[in-house]
Amino acid sequence: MLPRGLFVHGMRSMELPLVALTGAGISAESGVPTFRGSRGLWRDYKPQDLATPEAFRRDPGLVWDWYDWRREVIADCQPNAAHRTLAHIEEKIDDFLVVTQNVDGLHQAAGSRRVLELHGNIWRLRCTHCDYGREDRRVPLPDLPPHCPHCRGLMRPDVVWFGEALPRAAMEAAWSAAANCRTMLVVGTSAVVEPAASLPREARRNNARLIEFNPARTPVSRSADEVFREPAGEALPRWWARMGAGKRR
Ligand code: BV8
Ligand code: ZN
Repeated sequence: MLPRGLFVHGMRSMELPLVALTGAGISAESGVPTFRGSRGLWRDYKPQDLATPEAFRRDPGLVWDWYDWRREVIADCQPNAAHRTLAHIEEKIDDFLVVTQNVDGLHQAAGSRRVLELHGNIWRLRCTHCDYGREDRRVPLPDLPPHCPHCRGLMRPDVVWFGEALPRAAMEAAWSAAANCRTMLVVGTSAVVEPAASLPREARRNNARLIEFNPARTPVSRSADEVFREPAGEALPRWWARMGAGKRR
């Protein structure tokens, strides 16, 4: 009888629960610019300068132009093999959760259902005055900056800006998943933005096995049990196929 929480296929096994922590790098091969790295700049703005409540207060039109432009870029992007692999893992393994820093919605577009969005979602808008919010996928948005149909208040992207607290429920669930997982895949993140960057450390503190998928070194690399120093779109499907489960239909 296998111990609970062991995923076995052929000669390979992996301890469960399994968590995947993803960052902008998993969407790079889909054409979504990352925040850092050579093509990391969004136009010529630093995310830290525009993804803040102060920038929005100072110039909501500029911040909305930036988000509207990002939405237009992302609208043409499709999930890649890395997103699809995580969705396939969810089909095969019950004890699996995706925790993402990304706001592009590509995990859900690939079929993942168990997804924790730590930093919100660029396709949602919310009112700065009342509790009205909606998903709105129109690109470009018909009027910028958008106003609330209920109170005429200014609407904002439903994302977490620098200096803002993460949604409490999502952060508590992510923290608990990191503390209780036995294996964590760390995919496409520079692991510098807190508190998300502390999740791999929390998993490690509980002796989880860390597997990193990133062409570049990160603060996670030195404590990872296994590192795939290559694009996630290539390495993640290969790793999953090597686990043998990629082949099962
Ligand atoms: C908070 C949504 C407190 C918006 C984002 C000093 C020290 C420590 C912390 C701080 C500090 N000063 C300020 C802070 C806190 C701050 C922070 O961490 N700052 C950093 C810059 C130091 N954090 C915050 O402000 C957070 N809030 O702390 O609140 C609080 C508490 C209570 C009450 C009030 C306040 C909020 C952080 C969330 C900010 N929002 N996004 C939007 O998108 O517009 S962050 C945004 O940037 C992303 O969501 C993501 O989290 C981050 C970028 O990181 P990555 O995803 O890793 O992307 P990056 O481009 O950096 O790296 C890509 C990686 O992929 C690279 O490693 C590359 O090699 C790799 N890659 C490239 N291609 C591929 C690949 N990998 C695989 N395959 C490929 N093909
Ligand atoms: Zn309102």
